[in-house]
Amino acid sequence: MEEAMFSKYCSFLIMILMANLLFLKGCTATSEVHTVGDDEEWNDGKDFFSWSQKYNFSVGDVLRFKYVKGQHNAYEVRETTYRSCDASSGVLAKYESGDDQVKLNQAKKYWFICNVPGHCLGGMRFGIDVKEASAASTSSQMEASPPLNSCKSYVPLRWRMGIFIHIFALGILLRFDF
Ligand SMILES: [Cu+2]
Repeated sequence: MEEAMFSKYCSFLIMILMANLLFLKGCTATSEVHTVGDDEEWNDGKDFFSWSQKYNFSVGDVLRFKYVKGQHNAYEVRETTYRSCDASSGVLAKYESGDDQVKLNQAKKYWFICNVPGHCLGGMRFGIDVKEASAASTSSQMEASPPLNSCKSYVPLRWRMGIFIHIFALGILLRFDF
C-alpha cells in the first residue's frame, strides 16, 4: 500500500517538474548584457558594424562599453551625427567612465560613436535596431513595469504554484491510499 502511494507521488513529482520546465522554457524574454566588441571591447582597429550585426537587441537589454578611461568614450547620437562623425550637434548622451552600461529602454534605432578625434571615422561607430521584447513579455502590464524584471518575477510565482500543487497532491494521496 505504501509503495503504491510512493510511486504515485513520484509520477506526480515528475509531472510537476516537467510542467515547471515548460514554463521556464517559455520564459525566454530575459534581458541580456552585450559587451560592445565582445572580448576585444570598445577599441579602435575593430569593425563595429559587423559586431552590431551579430546580435538581436531587445528592449531591456544592456550595452556595456569597456575601454581604458580617457582613451575612448561612447556617445549616443542621432543618425546624421553617426554618419558625419561630427559631434558638434546631435549628441543624445555621453558616457566616459570606461565601463559604461547603457540600458536600451526604447524600441528604436540607437547610434553610437567614439568622439575621440579620428576614432569614429576609423570605425568606432555602429547602429543597432532595438526591438520590443519577445512575445512572452509583451502586454500592457509589462510596459508599466521595467522589462528587466518581467521574467524574473514570473518564474518564482510558477515555482510557488508548483510547491502548492505538491502539497495539495500529497494531501489527496494520503487521504485516498490509507
Ligand atoms: Cu575611441
